[in-house]
Amino acid sequence: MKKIAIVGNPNVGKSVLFNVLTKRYVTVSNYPGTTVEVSRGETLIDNVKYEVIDTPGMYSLLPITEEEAVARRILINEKPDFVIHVIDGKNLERMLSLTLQLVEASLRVLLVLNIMDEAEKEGVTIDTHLLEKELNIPVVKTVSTAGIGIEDLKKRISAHERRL
Ligand SMILES: Nc1nc2c(ncn2[C@@H]2O[C@H](COP(=O)(O)OP(=O)(O)OP(=O)(O)O)[C@@H](O)[C@H]2O)c(=O)[nH]1
Ligand SMILES: [Mg+2]
Repeated sequence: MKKIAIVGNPNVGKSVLFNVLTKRYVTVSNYPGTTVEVSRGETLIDNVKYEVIDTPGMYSLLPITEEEAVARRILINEKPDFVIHVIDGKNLERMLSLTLQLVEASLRVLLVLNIMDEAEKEGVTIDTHLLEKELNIPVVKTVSTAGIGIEDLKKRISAHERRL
């Protein structure tokens, strides 16, 4: 089965997005040899079945915490077909360095700007087309808690898939 890994800093909405994408067949288990819990589920996007992995929060690909080490090992060992990097739209600049690290590691990255409801309330505006051009990866705005942007994200994943 194809795999999608959801990664990003702690508290950006990775697990909310995971739950929106995977309504069935969810399992939670400790990553082998650790006490870190990893959730796995399945989703169907444009008739392609994917395993979705909710990884622990990470700030960098160079791990300091056990959680970060697990997230890194998932990316290296499980070779996901897609990596969804979830960012808090209020803290775009601080979080983009991880996006660049993921891209440089030759992972197939989609950038999700989540919590856009709060970002917009704070007056944050983000030009996603410009970001897409600069980063050369798909960029999608979401409000995961309200299901906003999820269809768009799925469309971008299947469009990416067809280009492989
Ligand atoms: N307003 C708003 N809140 C959100 C959104 N997405 C997630 N949240 C909230 O953000 C908090 C963190 O969400 P989680 O999904 O647990 O974050 P996480 O990235 O899995 O965090 P870790 O597992 O600790 O790394 C929760 O209280 C969510 O309800 C969003 O789009 N808008
Ligand atoms: Mg989580």
